[in-house]
Amino acid sequence: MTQAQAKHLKDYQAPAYTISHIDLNFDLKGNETTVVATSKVQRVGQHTENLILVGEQINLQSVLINGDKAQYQEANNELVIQTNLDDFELTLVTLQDPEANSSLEGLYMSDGAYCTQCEAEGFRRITYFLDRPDVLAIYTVRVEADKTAFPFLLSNGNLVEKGETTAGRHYVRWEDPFPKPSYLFALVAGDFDLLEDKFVTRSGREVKLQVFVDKGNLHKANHAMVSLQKSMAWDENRFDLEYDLDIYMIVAVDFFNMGAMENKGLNVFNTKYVLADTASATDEDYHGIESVVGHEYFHNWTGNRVTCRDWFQLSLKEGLTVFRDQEFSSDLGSRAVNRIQAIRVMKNQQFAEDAGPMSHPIRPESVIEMNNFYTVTVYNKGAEVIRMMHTILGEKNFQLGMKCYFERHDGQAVTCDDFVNAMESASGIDLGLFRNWYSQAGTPVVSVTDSFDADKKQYQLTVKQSVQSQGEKGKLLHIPFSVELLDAEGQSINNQVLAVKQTEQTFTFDGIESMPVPSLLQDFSAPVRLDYEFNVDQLVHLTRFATSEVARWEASVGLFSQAVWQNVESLSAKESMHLDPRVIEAVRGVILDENIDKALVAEILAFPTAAALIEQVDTVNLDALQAAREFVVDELAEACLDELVTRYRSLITEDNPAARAFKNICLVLLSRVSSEYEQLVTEQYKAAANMTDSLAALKAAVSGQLSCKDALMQDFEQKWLSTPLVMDKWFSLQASQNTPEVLEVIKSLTKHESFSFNNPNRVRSLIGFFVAANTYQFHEANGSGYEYLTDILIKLNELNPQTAARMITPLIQFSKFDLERQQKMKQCLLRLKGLPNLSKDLFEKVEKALA
Ligand code: B3K
Ligand code: ZN
Repeated sequence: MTQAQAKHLKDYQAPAYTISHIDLNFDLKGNETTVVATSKVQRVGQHTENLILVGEQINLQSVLINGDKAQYQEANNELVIQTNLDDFELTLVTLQDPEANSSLEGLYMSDGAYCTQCEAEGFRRITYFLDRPDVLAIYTVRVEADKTAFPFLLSNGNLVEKGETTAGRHYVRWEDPFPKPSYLFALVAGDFDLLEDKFVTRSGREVKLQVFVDKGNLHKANHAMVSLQKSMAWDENRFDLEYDLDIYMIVAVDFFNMGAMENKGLNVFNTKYVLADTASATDEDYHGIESVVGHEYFHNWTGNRVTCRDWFQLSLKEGLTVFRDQEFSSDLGSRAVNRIQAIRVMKNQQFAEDAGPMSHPIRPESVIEMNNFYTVTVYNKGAEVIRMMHTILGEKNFQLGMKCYFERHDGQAVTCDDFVNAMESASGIDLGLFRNWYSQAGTPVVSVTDSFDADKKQYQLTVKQSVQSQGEKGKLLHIPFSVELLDAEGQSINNQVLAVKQTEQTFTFDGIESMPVPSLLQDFSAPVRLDYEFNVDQLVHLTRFATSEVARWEASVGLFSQAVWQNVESLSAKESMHLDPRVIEAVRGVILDENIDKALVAEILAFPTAAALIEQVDTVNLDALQAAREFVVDELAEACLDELVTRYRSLITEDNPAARAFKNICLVLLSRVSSEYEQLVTEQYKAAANMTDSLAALKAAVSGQLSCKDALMQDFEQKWLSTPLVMDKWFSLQASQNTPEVLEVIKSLTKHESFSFNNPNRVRSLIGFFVAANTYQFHEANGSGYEYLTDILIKLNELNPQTAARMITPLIQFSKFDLERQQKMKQCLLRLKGLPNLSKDLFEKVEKALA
């Protein structure tokens, strides 16, 4: 397979030619769509190499150099052009069929609208080009289409001309004054409802803001607009960064492979991250929209103004921009709850990725299909690496570092090293050892032991670090290790960030009167696994007294997890299960405490999922885990029944997201315990004034398999049949059922009128949800879940390889399961490997998993 060649970071070479300007002319006409691309090409330096452009699935019509027919060869996804000229104009004409493009990369149709997705390497499906991020060009774009069907013709930058042509067609010309890499190019043509507003920047420039949504959805665009305005203001206040164009557009499309895309001045969004009203979107959806709108907006500086030299540097823009969107959400909402959610992604998903065959450093060194590297490692661990620098430098120095980064690199394509260098120069703080975080794969383990000397009034912590990747010992790292010490009364007696920089280090705390309780790695100050033997009393103490709310949540997770694992042991020793009353008291205390943020209580009562628990161990007996986990949750819910009912009733009258979250987790817990509470569920469903409450009632009915379940699910389906994003919630609920019939239910739902294999949102909500979140049923011992996923992947391999490759994750992360299950998963991978037309996307993951 010539296609499946890996590229290596160490082989990076600057381009032999560059393109300073490109003029694109799109004549949008269904399967006779043509694109004329006229590029100003310059040879870089003195050499005689050919110009090599890349392209995929290109139907090339003609090649001209300075208006004359050119000498060229077209083979293996390359267009090779022989020329002696140092500076010339190259004109390529290609023919496209956007409707036939189901991969949703390059130029495609989304429900009647033309739309593009170019990151990472989609531009090469539009024309042959130097499709690499270190070639920055000025774009001018002319778009022509039928005026009635496509009244809006959009591209990057400023609209400079428009007019009518022949036979009901019209055209628009756009100019983007900022040089950009091809991955930031975008075009949209369609008929939309338009919400318009403005933002006045702090220097007094007025920016026109536009949100385009499918017809009939105008009333659902407001939250996205407000989120955009908040993002623009926040970036000025916190990062001193102002918007640069006179217009900012967001277009919501139905068919989209991921969340959204930061194309310069023209963001394209998945409808999921734009459309919201309280009837159809949950509080969680509102939060998601605010954070994704922010994320894409923040890319305007971190990604667009300063971009990546090559794709191995992806974390330069993604890690940094995730850090920025996390800070945005934390400044606007609850810092603790945002942090808890980020920690969950790290521990449940990123640690799993690092323990599996796709493990890579935040700056990968070798890649077959770039789309496979938009990962929790590059994004979320990348953000943790930025966060550690922020912790080490402090906000003031960090912002000086940002300033230095932009002063040095505005308008350039640079590397992760350039970013760290700027942080180092501006702060004067040595980040030499710290740089290893960029090249080290795997999750480091920090092991801690402690001792107390009453005579010396001394407490000591001994901290050891180690990291392994592919069985090999890894590099030494600079780990900011946050510690708080609590005395017996729960008073905080010490709170600091230790700089762990050696394999083993001992830290001494003087003037300590009695053995303290340590809160370690507070707020997840580094993306590492903490190894310290907490006992139940210490964890109870921390849930009550740790200064940090995040640390209190962590301690509650520790208590719950220990209880589960002890019962797993009991089961294997054929002993009966049991729950320590101290754990019950701690949970009861949390439920009753009127002073804790209700959103935090909801996080605590959401108890670690099976998938989260699996991440804590090397091997798992899934059946025992299920029995033990469900036992512990049931015991807790039963023991706290009265408290849950009381809080539930008092929370009903409160109308805010935190109260709803607490109330709804109470309902889910109650519905597990007894059908006695079924009435609360039906009452809440009927009375619900918003999607958060009605969905929570439905969830309680489904997870408790209550007798009202079918009727409520039917009612919901009828009500929302024509609202795809809400049907996605219904599909996920169907797929979440922990019953043996669930697989048959899912199979029949793929024929549901609202379902389509062509739409990634539908596929993810039904099948993606099943494989990623219904742990017990997906991993059913007979292997039926694995076989089903494999059938689906075979179908998606042709239809949409990117979506296929994202969904394969639970099938390649098999190492923790028993040998029978592992065997069955590998059989499925072999079936995929045997496909004659396996996409690069799946090939890379299947190969690594089977290696
Ligand atoms: N940069 C895009 C992701 C592109 C993914 C390409 N497979 C969205 C984001 O991170 O903002
Ligand atoms: Zn991003």
